[in-house]
Amino acid sequence: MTDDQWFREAVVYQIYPRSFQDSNGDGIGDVPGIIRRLDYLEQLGVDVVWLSPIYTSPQDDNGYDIADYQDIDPTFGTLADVDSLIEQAHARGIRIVMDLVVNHTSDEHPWFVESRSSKDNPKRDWYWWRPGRGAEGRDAPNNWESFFSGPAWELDEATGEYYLHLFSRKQPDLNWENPEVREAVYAMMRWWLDRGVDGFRMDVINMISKDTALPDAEPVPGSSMVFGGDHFLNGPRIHEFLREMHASVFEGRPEKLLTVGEMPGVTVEDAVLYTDPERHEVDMVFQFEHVGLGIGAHKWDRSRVDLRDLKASLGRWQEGLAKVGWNSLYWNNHDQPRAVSRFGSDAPEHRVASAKLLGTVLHLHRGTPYVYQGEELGMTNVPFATAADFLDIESVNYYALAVAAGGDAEHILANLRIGSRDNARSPMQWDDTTNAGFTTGQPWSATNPNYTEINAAAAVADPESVFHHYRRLIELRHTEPAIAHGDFTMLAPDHPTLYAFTRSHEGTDLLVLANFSGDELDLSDTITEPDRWSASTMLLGNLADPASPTAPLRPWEARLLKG
Ligand code: ISL
Ligand code: CA
Repeated sequence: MTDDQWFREAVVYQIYPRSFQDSNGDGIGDVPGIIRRLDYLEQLGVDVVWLSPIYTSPQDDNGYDIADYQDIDPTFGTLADVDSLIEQAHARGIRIVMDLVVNHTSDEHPWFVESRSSKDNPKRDWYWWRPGRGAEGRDAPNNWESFFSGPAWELDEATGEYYLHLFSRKQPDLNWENPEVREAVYAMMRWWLDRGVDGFRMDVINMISKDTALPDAEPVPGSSMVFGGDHFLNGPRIHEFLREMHASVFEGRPEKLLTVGEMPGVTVEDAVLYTDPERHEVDMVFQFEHVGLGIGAHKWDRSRVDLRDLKASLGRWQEGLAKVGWNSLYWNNHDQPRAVSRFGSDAPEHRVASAKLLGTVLHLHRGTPYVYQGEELGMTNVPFATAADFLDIESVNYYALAVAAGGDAEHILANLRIGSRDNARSPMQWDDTTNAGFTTGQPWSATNPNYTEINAAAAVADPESVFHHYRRLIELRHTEPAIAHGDFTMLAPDHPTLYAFTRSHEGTDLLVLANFSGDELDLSDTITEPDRWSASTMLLGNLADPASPTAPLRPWEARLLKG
């Protein structure tokens, strides 16, 4: 492995700073709080920490609406705190990756304040301004809807024109067609690298190149949203922009930095182009296919994912990026419900086993695994009681519009409990003291009442915990080359509850067996070469040692065998 591929052997831990650790009692997590928990992350063994946005922001979308890219929001601390975080993380061998949100800014960013001030302002063209359509221009320039409900256009009274916002109206989209915009972004990125950060997670980066004609979208029958994706996802100049960014920001740096592009709607074929090291775009992408499974025509209609579909999807990504490019691996993040509640079982008797099983399956795929804070404890979705408990803009807007449209409030609430992003954003559960040790004040978002049982202090003290299982998985990636570098082969794709695959590298073969169900699973008809595997070594299991490596799998049992 060349040095510039170090990320293949790395595990990334995502911190959502607002919910990680409060240090000053205001109920909101902050950078000094993160510093306090670096020893915990070092013990877990992660190589990289990705921080969700901590920049100056009105917090309309919890920091994904940035008003100053080169300063820290006072809620989270100061630039000096970040310098100290970088230094103390580096001292522990942990790299720091920042969130880069440059598809849009906050409407309070000075660039937008200038842009909206008049039609002939020099920064007018930094955003997407268009006159309205129809009689007296009362209709929006096109029919696209925002990801957070309602039209993607906002009329600005000052000049009588509309601006585009694919997300909230406080997140106007930047116009990447304008070279000044691109240079301003690259300069800001260089400034952060000079400060010592080790790379960027790039928010919705495949939306920065839009069809400049901004045509109407074809409404999809049965779909909940008029989605203009065809005109702004993976748009005409996206590869050019990413390569220009690479040349302008990353080339010639002494250290290989990490870049991961968040890309809704990306296909395997696109991802090969985005992540081919020869093309100098990004190291890997976050794709959405597996987290889109089980979601109906309406984004809030969710059902349990069929394991066969999950295997087919992840297996296709493994195959598609086997030779060229690289996968990122994740079950959840700050936008997704908790992994154990969604793909495992959060029933008390299965929670620990299924959380470990999910970790085993994910970390043994080929790609770079991402751990979302609390996943390593098996944290679950939150039992939100009422509509008022939901705080996220996407959830709040959905509830208001769905109720106004005559929807059944109980049904809407049920959808939110399953799918709301708030599930991922409850405070990190550190110990069994008040507010789970997250804050001495009033937490900004409700603490999950199960913190008395599910918390880091208990997990660190228990060698059989989900935490120590994740720690072993991370350690194995560092010591067993087949995990980072081996080929991947899916087995038994049509089996409804068995997730099985092999990894092979320079004469080493690994076999992963995982039972995604609460029933015992007999392996006799499912694995080839049973004799060989029955004599193999168990590298890791999530239950007490089985009678033999190929004994029937118990409920939610997972095994990693080395043959
Ligand atoms: O969260 C989603 C669905 O529940 C997605 O549609 C999400 O909005 C999309 O994945 C883009 O996410 C990123 O950009 C958003 C921000 O709200 C998310 O938190 C961020 O991860 C706008 O910046
Ligand atoms: Ca705080």
